[in-house]
Amino acid sequence: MQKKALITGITGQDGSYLAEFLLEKGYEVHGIKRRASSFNTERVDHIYEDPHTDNRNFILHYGDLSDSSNLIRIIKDIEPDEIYNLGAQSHVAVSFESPEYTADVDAMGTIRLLEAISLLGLEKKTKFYQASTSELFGDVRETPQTETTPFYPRSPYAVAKMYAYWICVNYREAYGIYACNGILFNHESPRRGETFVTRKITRAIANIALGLEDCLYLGNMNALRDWGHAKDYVRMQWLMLQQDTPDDFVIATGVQYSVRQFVEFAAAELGITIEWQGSEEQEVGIIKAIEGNKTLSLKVGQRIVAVDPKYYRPTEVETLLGNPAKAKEELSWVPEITLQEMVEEMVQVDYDEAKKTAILKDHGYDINISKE
Ligand code: NDP
Ligand code: GDR
Repeated sequence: MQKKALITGITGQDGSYLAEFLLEKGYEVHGIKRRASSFNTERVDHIYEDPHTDNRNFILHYGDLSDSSNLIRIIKDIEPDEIYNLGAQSHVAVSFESPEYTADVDAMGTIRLLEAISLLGLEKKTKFYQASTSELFGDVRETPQTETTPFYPRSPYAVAKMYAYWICVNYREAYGIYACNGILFNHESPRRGETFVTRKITRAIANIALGLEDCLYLGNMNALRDWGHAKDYVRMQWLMLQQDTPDDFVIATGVQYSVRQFVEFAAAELGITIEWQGSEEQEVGIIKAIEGNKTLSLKVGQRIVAVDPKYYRPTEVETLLGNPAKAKEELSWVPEITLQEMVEEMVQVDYDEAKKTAILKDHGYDINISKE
């Protein structure tokens, strides 16, 4: 029997990679997309199947995690074997500006799905994956963090995800639902949203190299993160639902770098060496050396990075470092893509995109580059 999966957040970074992965495994993949005033399926357009064809394996449904009746209807119609709850207001900084909405979608959205499974009597059929996060560790109590490290969330996003974590554990214990938390550390890719720090960096460095932007403005460059590749991490999401018993796992690389180092790595991909001057709010990144021919008109001594305190968060998560030993031991999972490979891929994709923009600009088109 062909398995059916339902993915919330299918239009996001992870949703798109997971959909590809499950299609390759032969699944019928259903996804929930939000109604928007313009097309919002860019990340899955390459696997989109015309609704007029028969025997489709990729099917999108309009819906929203804030709408119980919609979720119940979709789950009733599909009766999925697996639900991957990846949908969320996933930006930590934005959660300070929209705390109630974040709680509604990230916390309540999770219980709405679990209740739907329960109300429809699918406890024994439908397995549930919850996109939990290293943000739960927040103000870290021990390093590296494991499945037993105490939580100390530091944002409305993390607090909402903490509710989701525990309600998932509770429904597993109370109703025997096969429900798992993947406590995933930061994972990135060329499909990462443009306002998360890694993509913001690779995109800006590519634009700066081609003269499309002058300066990359960042917040806390001392923040340390354990960055992996989204492709490696969605494989793990599936693996967690293929076991005999449900459990929770930390997924990480076990290596951490600072935001400042990530800038250096990205710049180095285009032959730029950066020297740092000043400190805290006055810190700037100056070009120390340039190699190769990937930059247009940059000059040694030019300032291309600066701190803008508006990107500081009311409460910051300074350091995160995961220990994925349990995933390695019990699920034989190890990340396959290194940080250097990932940075190379991200910079290359953004550089190619910047080249197209530069050509249009050269031909007189009025180009506006979205920034945040
Ligand atoms: P993205 O922000 O790229 O994608 C989020 C998805 O959720 C998008 O498809 C978005 O739709 C959808 N969504 C947002 N609000 C709603 C809503 N009200 N109802 C239905 N869908 C909604 O996130 P990622 O792919 O990076 O992350 C996937 C999940 O994993 C998230 O839950 C995130 O919190 C969690 N996570 C991510 C980590 C990471 O490093 N990437 C690490 C740990 C956890 P739209 O496209 O319309 O905006
Ligand atoms: P994070 O990712 O908050 O860890 O959440 P993000 O890339 O937004 O920030 C990482 C660190 O970089 C610092 N930072 C900046 N961040 C952004 N976005 N923009 C800046 O200009 C900037 N300057 C410095 C931040 O302060 C932070 O310390 C991500 C999301 O995917 C969550 O959904 C997920 O749960 C966690 O990762 C694990």
